[in-house]
Amino acid sequence: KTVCVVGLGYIGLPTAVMFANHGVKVHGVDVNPAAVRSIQEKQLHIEENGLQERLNKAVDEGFLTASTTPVEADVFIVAVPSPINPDKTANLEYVRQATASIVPYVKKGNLVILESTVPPKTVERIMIPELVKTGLEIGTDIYVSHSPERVIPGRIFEELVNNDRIVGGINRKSAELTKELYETFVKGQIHLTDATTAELVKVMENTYRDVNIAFANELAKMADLLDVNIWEAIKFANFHPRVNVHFPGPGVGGHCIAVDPWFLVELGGEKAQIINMSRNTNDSMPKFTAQKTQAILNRNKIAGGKVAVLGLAFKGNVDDMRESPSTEVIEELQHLGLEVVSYDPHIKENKHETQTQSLEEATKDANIILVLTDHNEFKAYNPLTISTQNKIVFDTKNCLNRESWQEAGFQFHLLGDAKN
Ligand code: SAJ
Repeated sequence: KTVCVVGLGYIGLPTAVMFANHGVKVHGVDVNPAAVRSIQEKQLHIEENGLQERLNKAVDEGFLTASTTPVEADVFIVAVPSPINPDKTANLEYVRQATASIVPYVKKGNLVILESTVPPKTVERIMIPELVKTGLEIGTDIYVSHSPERVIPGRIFEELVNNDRIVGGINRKSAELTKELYETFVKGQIHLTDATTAELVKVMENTYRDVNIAFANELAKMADLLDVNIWEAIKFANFHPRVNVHFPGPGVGGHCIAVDPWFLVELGGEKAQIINMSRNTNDSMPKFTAQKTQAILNRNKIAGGKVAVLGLAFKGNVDDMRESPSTEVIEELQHLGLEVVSYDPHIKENKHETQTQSLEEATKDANIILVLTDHNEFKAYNPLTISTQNKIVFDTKNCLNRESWQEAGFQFHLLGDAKN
């Protein structure tokens, strides 16, 4: 079998490499010449553990080639972005264009798979109308399915192999052919269903997380009223065998969890109330965090003030800043008239105008340290070695050891804890 992968990003490239490493002839396609070069010259344009070695092997053995236009193949895999527009509606233009681009190359007997996370019905409403233009009979001449990825950045290769997969076909045969293909490297179970259900399942999984995090954030906002430490309360609640409350924080980032629920809001309208409110609750956290920071400074009679933000990545131990709540928290802080200096050991280049390349530089004349990301480096800091203008720290991820910071003379504040 030969496979043509359209879209060589965070999902498409690892998937292409994986098939190529398992003896499948793969051709990668991307409209971005830099992504194509990353295969031709084995120069990565994205970072992922284990990707470079696997890419080298695939290219050296001649199983992986690339260009900016598609080629004929037995299977086409579409893995392009499906972002949201500023008005929170789904932007399916990339899916449409990618599908249109393969139309001249699709032949009788081919299988077309959509991997991108999309609103339910995208295969039916966006892909099929394009594929009809091949003149082939959909479902008998060509097969179509949705096989969403479910991997977490940083552990993509492990999860590509071991996670269960949900495969939804426009008919049974489409689903079965897709299962057969992924069995090339997937060791997890492959569950078969219809395309729309598979689309919903993927979006549902991320929405579940978003709603659960919103619940935690709502409780965190109520901590002062309730006079509790919400982290402690969540820890105890989670000892219940059927309870799994997620954790509060300065916001929800990344390109999945903060995006996918909007697909359901768009489709559900008035009916998608909990999902809509949860999204808004999570989106309100950067402002809440900034206001809390200012309130702490006010209580300490510090007017204006300088904030040392620790953490720009959207979550702990990744180098990814996309949709990071930190960016918004910083904007809100600046809006309140505060000066901001930031530091993130995982973001190597200067990707933010407030960024410094050392902890010392960020903290030296700061009035408060604001922790926004739970990087292991931050957890390992010895607060005795950190010098600031005022010894005040605000931990929004419950990742610092309160006792050791207090022993080092810091006034310690925790998001969602009334006992600050
Ligand atoms: N977060 C909280 N509280 C929590 C958990 C997370 O505030 O209790 C925040 C994080 O700090 C981060 C954001 O949520 O800003 C998202 O982080 P994440 O680790 O939950 O998710 P992602 O975006 O890295 O990956 C998710 C995964 N989905 C699920 O776990 C259901 C992954 O499996 C998907 O493949 C990926 O989305 C995707 O591509 O859809």
